[in-house]
Amino acid sequence: MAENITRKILKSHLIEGEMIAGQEISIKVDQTLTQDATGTMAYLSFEALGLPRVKTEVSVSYIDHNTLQTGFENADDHAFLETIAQKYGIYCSRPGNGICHQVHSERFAVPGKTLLGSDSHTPTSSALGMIAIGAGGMSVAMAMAGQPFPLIMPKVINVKLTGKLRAGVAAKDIILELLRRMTVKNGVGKVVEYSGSGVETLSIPERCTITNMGAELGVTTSVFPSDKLTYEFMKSQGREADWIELKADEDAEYDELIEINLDELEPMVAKPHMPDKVIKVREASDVKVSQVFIGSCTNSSYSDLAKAAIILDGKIVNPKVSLCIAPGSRQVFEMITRDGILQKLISTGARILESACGPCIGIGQAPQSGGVSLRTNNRNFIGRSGTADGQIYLASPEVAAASAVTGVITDPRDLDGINVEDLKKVKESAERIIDDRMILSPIENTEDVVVRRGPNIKPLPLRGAMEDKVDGKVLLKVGDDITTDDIMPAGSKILPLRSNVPAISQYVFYGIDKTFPKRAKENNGGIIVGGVNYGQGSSREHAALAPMYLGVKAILAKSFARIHHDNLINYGILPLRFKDQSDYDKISQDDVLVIDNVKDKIKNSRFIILNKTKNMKIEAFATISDRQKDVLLSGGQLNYIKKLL
Ligand code: MIC
Ligand code: SF4
Repeated sequence: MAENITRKILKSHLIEGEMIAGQEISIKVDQTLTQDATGTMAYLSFEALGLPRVKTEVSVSYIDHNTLQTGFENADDHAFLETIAQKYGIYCSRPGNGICHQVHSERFAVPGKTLLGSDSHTPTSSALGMIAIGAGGMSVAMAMAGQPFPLIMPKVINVKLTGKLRAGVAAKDIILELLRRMTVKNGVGKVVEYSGSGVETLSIPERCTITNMGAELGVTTSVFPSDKLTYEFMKSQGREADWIELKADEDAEYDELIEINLDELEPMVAKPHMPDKVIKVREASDVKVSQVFIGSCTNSSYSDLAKAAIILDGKIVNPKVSLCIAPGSRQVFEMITRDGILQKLISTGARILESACGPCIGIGQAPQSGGVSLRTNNRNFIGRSGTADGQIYLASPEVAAASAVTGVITDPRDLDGINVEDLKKVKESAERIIDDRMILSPIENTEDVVVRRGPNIKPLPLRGAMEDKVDGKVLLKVGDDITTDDIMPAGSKILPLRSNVPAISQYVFYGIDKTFPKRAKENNGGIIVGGVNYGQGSSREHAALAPMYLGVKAILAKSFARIHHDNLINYGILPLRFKDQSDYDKISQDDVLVIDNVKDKIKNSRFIILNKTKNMKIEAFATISDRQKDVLLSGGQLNYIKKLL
């Protein structure tokens, strides 16, 4: 049978199950990735398994999120991560070395392999022809222990690219166009696989921008073929020995087809507060901006910054705009320094930040009250920037640079004094500066390694086995597309508490209802009611772990995002779905819900919920595999796997 790339890689890694869309399969994981904000919990989970060393081919721990260090907390986490990496045979990319996805694509991604990462943008590395998937920290811990990764066999959407981007139009515009068409709701259970003559016109960093923001579609991952350009990129990284060619067979079958003609695309922008609220830049040309940020794991490559420099060269930033730039990796930072690009950016008035996530996740550079911030990152959820009423727009580095000059959202083709065709001359540098000394390599003899645990590292809380009666108040009723940023916000104040669940749980639903933690405690926990796509966005398991700590027993929603659904099960929270979605309207906040004989109901995946307050019954179901039933009955993944091991 003629196979697509997705099926080829899954087939070569298949451990269990049949590759039929919608059914659970499990695959061998070759590589894992964590970052510091999810890594501490992932390594505490791994440690609890009592194994001497990771069982993967390559596991990398990146320190790139919590680098502001306004107190001891981040530094404690860093010391913990660096030492625990040594203890268990894990590479550790130290703070300053760059953003996990940028560095992984440069230094570790290998075509044909699988990668599981505790960050939702892990699929970035799929630009090199691998299957890279985001998951919660607990799932990554299981993969490090050599356990197969369970997932729902996805449908494969073929996105066929034809033509060639015109000058001033960017890879970012391809993924924004796809978000416009597919929205953030329609990717669950699917993989996007790119094909067509347009693919060979896109460099690896451009492909990375596209696979990175596939996370916003909600898809499991996004895959590009591994071709001549992949070879050249890997060669420039001194890693050509790891290259293999990987392409779909002729006549390979797909479940859906979407065609995008690159010749027809225009610069696009996503409006506040969702990445799918996409319009043409020229339709937003009256929007005044007060801040521009070029960076994040989506758009911080050498060519991104080189293109921004062409637009900014010789100009000064608009007096009403603050421009910040963060190169994605130390390699990129060194190369833009060597090639004079940094000097152009500095002389334009840009504020240069370290190679880290920074403003993307509200760590510094929060915009002014009500201010418009135009950013090259991937998410513009409400409040994520650190300013509750900040208005975040998302666009390419070219649009960002042009707007920094004019002070309004600007199509680079409309900017006076530049020849937009010059942008086409920018190539990814083939002369990479390769220096891995900021990546600590695994060591053989680990017995003497002492793991450093400062006071910010608190033990991992766990739930006991599932009880047979689940009851409680509806603590909160929320609408559609609730993000993990809504459930467990990030930002410079809350993120340092990621290793301290009792402390971070005081911020659950902070932007929606500040009384939530107090009410949860007073009511001895309870239930949350949600709409469609509950838990979209980040992989942060704290959006399950912290509610679990507060006693949340079940989420009753219209549908769930993939990673969050798995995280809820990993921490023993029931993910229930309305059988009849109109029943959502029949429940109010504070209603008391009761589910009896829970254990039997989990086994059947069918639930009758009594709304005691309204004296009515609601039918619900759970989309859970037999394995997930056992995990829930055990009270979570760690309890379950300990029994197995
Ligand atoms: C994000 O972009 O939201 C994050 C911060 O990288 C998260 C992970 C986390 O919350 O630590 C993600 O995307 O998974
Ligand atoms: Fe970091 Fe932002 Fe990328 Fe998340 S999306 S990994 S916070 S740069």
